Formats: sequence, C-alpha cells, structure tokens
Amino acid sequence: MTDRDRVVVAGALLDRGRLLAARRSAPEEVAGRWELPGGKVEPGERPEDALVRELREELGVLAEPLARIPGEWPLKRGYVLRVWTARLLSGEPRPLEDHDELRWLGPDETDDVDWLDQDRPAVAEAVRLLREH
Ligand code: 9L3
Ligand code: MG
Repeated sequence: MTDRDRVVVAGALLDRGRLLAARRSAPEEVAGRWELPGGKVEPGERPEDALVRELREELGVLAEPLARIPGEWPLKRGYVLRVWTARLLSGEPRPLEDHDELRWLGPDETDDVDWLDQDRPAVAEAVRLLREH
C-alpha cells in the first residue's frame, strides 16, 4: 500500500461455526454481489474502531475484532481492503444499510453465494479458520 491509498475494513464475522455474508444493494456495479460487511476508515480513525462502527451501522450489532487476516487487496481507485475476523458480542445482524440480504454460512456453504472478487481470498482464509474449530 502507498501513502495515498485509503483503507476499507471488513469483518469476517464468525458465530457458532458460521460466517456472515451480506448482499450489497448499492452501488449499481456491485449490487447483488456478496461481501464481508464493512466500509471506509475515516481520517484519524483506527481501523479496528472503523470496523466496529461499520458493523454497528450496517448490521445493528456489537462486534469485537479478533485478528487481521494477513494480506490486503486492491479496490477501485486508491482503496485497499483489509479484513479482520470478528466475534459477535450482542445483537442479531439485520441489513440496515447497503445490504438487502444476510446469510450465515457454514464452512460447506460459502461457495453458495457470489462473493465480490476482492473478498474471495479473505473468505477462503475465514473458511479455513472455521474448519479448524
Ligand atoms: N468493498 C469491497 N469488499 C468489502 C467492502 C466492505 C467494500 N468487503 C468495496 C466496495 C466499495 C468500497 O469498497 O466500492 C467501499 O465500501 P463501502 O464503504 O461502500 O462499504
Ligand atoms: Mg459498507
């Protein structure tokens, strides 16, 4: 990543052996594709704080970031995607913002949805972690 890159954080939210997938409703070029929920880090914000904020805003839950999934993946125009595993502390996720459907996927179901290309390596790693537990 260069100094000019901005960071998008996303959460591989794990609960009871399943991974949360969220279907984007906007913008048009990614609507209908599935992602790990998250969003842009604001200037001066710590990435883990941004992740907690985004998961609260988008899903209405309190989540705790656990560990960074190694790697980062380029997005459009100067953004990079960084992903953390996260644990659900309270609330049941609901699609409050930018998503129109959520699904909890077991390790054998994660190929059932059409993930955004940029999310696929982190999803693969999250699935590997799910299978270990
Ligand atoms: N993006 C890709 N994968 C993700 C997330 C959360 C975001 N897991 C891409 C989609 C958008 C951009 O990053 O083009 C900014 O995300 P958002 O703020 O619209 O969620
Ligand atoms: Mg978002």
